Amino acid sequence: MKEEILDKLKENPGQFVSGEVLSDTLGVSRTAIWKHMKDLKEEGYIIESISKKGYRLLAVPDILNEHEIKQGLKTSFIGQRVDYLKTVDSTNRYAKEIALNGCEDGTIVAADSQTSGRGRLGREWVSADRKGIWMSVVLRPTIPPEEVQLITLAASVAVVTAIYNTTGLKTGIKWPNDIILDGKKVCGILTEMSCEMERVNFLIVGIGINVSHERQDFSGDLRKAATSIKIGLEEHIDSSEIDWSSCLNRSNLIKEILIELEKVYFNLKNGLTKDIIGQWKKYSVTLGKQVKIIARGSEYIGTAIDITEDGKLVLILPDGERHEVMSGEVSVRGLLGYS
Ligand code: BTX
Repeated sequence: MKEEILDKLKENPGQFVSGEVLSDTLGVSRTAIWKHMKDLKEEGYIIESISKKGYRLLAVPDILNEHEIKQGLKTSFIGQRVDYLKTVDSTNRYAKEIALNGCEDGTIVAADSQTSGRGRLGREWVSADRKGIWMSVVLRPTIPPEEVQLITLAASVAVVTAIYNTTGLKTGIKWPNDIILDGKKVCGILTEMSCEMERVNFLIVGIGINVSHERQDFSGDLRKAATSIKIGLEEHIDSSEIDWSSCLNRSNLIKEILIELEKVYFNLKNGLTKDIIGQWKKYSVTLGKQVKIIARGSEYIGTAIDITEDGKLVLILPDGERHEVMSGEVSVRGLLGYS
């Protein structure tokens, strides 16, 4: 009922809707309407109430919940189920739990904060309360395990496109899973899977995006290495031209990511991997650069020249030898900047 009341206010932007009209059209008492309004205000919706006039929605700040994510979402299966959590240890951990219990293909989990956000190779992902998008998507593709890397690449393409569509900011992809803005990390993607010998049971695509952080919100090494959409907008776009509340609205960006993710996922399912690789290359900040690969116990330097059809990075080593690298076990460092 609370959501229906909110929708009625949203349908009449800037106008008062009387308690009587709400109570008649929705078939609940005026006291119930009043109670729901109180809850909505507590959640952060800015609602003016004036006796004899009714209620008016003045603003919808950046609020994350199931309703905001689903409202107007134009996807056919990704995001049809949304589990929103105020706080969770890790959305990937939670998503794995519900995937093991059989949740549908395309279920998403989104949280305002994570207490143990995970990066790759046991690293930590810092996930400040309400400052970013911390979400995981459960996918059940019928692909062999060796093609899973393509999903991470496809997700990177989806995020870059979605950030551009919602903010106008141009970001790049550092192989395999970082989204880079002005040489700093704005987003990380962690794909985890459950599989058998020849079959993937499910994948969890975890996406972490720094949205409204100020520089001082990053501490220690992150201050040099991380950035946010807000910082990027301040640097690149004339602030008088920015619609801040829309550009930094996490639900809007999530919706756009889900739409783009569904597109690339369909392409993958239909065997259009060349298309995804082509888009990935377009956004790559790694190709053509010298990189250092840090694998278990060894390090080597090479020039990244290409990516294979199944998503491996192709390097030319100093002795001219060609070498292909899988993403799972390696760290990649750019030698000149963050490539
Ligand atoms: P990664 O291993 O490539 O990156 C982790 C590294 O990135 C850290 O060691 C640190 O140096 C840096 N880092 C940590 N937090 C941030 C941040 N907020 N912004 C920029 N750099 C940071 C990348 O792993 C994959 C991250 C996926 C995160 C999502 S959030 C939703 C989902 N749930 C979950 O637990 N993880 C994923």
